[in-house]
Amino acid sequence: MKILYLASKNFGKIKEYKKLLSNVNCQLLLQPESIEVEENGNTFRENAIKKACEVSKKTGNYAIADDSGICIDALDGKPGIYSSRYAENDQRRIERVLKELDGEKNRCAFFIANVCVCSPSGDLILESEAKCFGNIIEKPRGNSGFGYDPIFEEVSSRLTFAEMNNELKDECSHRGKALKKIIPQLLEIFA
Ligand code: ITT
Repeated sequence: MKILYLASKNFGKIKEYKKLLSNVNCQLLLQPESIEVEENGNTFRENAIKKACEVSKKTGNYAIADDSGICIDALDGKPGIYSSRYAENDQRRIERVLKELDGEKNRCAFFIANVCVCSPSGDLILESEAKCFGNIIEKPRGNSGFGYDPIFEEVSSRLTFAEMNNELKDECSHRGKALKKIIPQLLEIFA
């Protein structure tokens, strides 16, 4: 069975990938602790490529990564690529966003994920991007998930990501939709 490294140190993401890739016939391994990838790209795509390619080159195996984040209209798209660095932890990041949106009527936002897969030689072989639209609510709701999930209300269900079960989040989330587009190719590579 071929190995696929998951180039991420975010446990919320890792949990989602384990489920999203459960039909792919690969041995899914976590990125070795010793590998540190500096996310200094200017776009989600640049950072996703960097994470997947560095891990594949250093391990000599296939690697998958995403760079993702939340873009808020009233904050001119922030936190965007800085979503994981917007404050020191999830709770502080949520507090910062809610403070910056205090009194703001336009609560529109979207999550975006750029997913990249690199070959064992470090070449980019697959990429996919998807968005999920919603609104930033005023008070967090729900206990599931990670990151900004408790303040992001998905537009059609009116549920926050943190109120959804895993199946529903995977169906409508940026990460779930981006991955779904490349599942046929992944099934072929890892047949
Ligand atoms: P890795 O690079 O190790 O994968 P990271 O957390 O640094 O972990 P990113 O640079 O892609 O990953 O940052 C994404 C941030 O955007 C993440 O830390 C969350 O704050 C937020 N985010 C992305 N997807 C999310 C989701 O599905 N639910 C909630 N927040 C999410």
